[in-house]
Amino acid sequence: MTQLMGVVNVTPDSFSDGGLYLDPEAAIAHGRELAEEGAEVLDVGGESTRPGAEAVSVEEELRRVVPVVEGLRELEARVSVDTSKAPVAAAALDAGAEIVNDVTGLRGDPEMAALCAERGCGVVLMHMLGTPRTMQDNPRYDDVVAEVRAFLTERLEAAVAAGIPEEGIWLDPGIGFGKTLAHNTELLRRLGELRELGRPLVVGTSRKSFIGRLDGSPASERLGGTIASSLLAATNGAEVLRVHDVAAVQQALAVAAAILG
Ligand code: HH2
Repeated sequence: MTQLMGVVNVTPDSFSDGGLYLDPEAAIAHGRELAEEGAEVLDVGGESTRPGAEAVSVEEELRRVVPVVEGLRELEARVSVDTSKAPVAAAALDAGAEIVNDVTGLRGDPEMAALCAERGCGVVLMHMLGTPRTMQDNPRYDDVVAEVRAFLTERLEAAVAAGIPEEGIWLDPGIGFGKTLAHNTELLRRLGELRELGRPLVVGTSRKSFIGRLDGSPASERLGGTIASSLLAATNGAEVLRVHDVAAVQQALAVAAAILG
């Protein structure tokens, strides 16, 4: 069964929902709603990673994330923290998070791998070319799938070598992180090649700009493209879909499962 990871952005500047849930009460209410709609994981983030986003201080990220993780901890859904800063991950784990979703694949903070090993938490390792400030400046690959696969192989080995339990590691090709439309669609088409790494795949296409590149739609009008790409990612082997619109994607998955039998 495909699991849904519902996005809870506690930021003023996320690309599709920035500012909507900056107040902790609003973010907690939103997380509860996503859990009721069927999210098995709630991904709480306090720093936008959209192209060109400004970095956020540890103090500010802690202020945004910790109360929201605390407010969601008693739900059945597991909480992940979307951060690349070890002090933020540590505080979120103390507050009840069980998974660290690090878009830098544990490269952003030298303390992160040891922290995750010590806590024995789940970890999402994601591929990104460059940094959020630079990643969309003309990204190039000879073979995007082979290069993402090599990167994820190396990060998986590094994480295990650092003492992180392999059974808690999920891998993510990082849709939109240093990729053109053609790179994103090729990764989604050839996702099966990443399944060979033997770990569950997380895929996040939700509302991303490659959808808008196809039809000119703004982030607020990309639900159709989110559903199409999420269903195809699930068909091609994604086990976890990171989405903002949990109810709609859950319904699409149920219909697809009923038809496919
Ligand atoms: N995408 C975003 C953020 N975190 N984490 C994983 N593992 N995979 C993703 O594809 C992914 C992610 C970007 O989406 P969003 O959180 O909505 O935007 P922003 O970074 O602007 O807050």
